[in-house]
Amino acid sequence: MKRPDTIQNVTIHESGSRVPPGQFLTDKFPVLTYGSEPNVDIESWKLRIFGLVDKEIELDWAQFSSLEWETVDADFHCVTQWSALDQTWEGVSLRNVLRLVQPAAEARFVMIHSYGGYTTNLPLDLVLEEGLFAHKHMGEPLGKSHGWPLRFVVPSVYGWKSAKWVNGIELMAADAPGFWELRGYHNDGDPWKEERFWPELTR
Ligand SMILES: Nc1nc2c(c(=O)[nH]1)N[C@H]1C(S)=C(S)[C@@H](COP(=O)(O)O)O[C@H]1N2
Ligand SMILES: [Mo]
Repeated sequence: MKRPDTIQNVTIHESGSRVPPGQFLTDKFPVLTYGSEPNVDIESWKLRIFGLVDKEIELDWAQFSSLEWETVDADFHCVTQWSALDQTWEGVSLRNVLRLVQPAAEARFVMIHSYGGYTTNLPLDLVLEEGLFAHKHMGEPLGKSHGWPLRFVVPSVYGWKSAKWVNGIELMAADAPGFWELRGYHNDGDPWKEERFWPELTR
């Protein structure tokens, strides 16, 4: 596995702050999971790439982990108001995974799918830029509660879009809400704009 230098993906606001409005800092990395944790068996683990691609593929752990790995440093902001700065993640970028397929020209959004049924939607442009499928956090394999063996990380949006226990990438022409986006969380989730909940809930 090639390990290029660590990529910095830290947003510093024009105000100079690294902590978005309404957030407080924690030194810990709390577990935030809705419902029960899925038990994932790495022997049968699969990452399925489907939807608007020339042909669907499924990667097993050996295939996935033979792709080029990257190390990313980033801040993490949960909509429940904790922020954890300087998190280091190691894994494979979504950009690299998608090199294995040919996305259709109409593909504009992705739905990330997880074991247990969790989903979250994101613009394709955004995840091509910064989406990372991480297996390690702070130099260690992910703990089970943090998404072992593989979680998604998208630092510039609230943490609910960093799906744990991922098992699928669906390419879509039209946007569609994921698990929390259907249940009152904002579609986009930019912490600097405090896009926490549906606009009609905060008005
Ligand atoms: N599959 C799944 N992924 C998930 C969640 C979840 O409930 N299920 N919670 C999200 C939320 S709200 C946050 S803030 C982060 C928290 O990651 P952590 O539990 O590793 O701190 O995971 C996100 N990914
Ligand atoms: Mo969260």
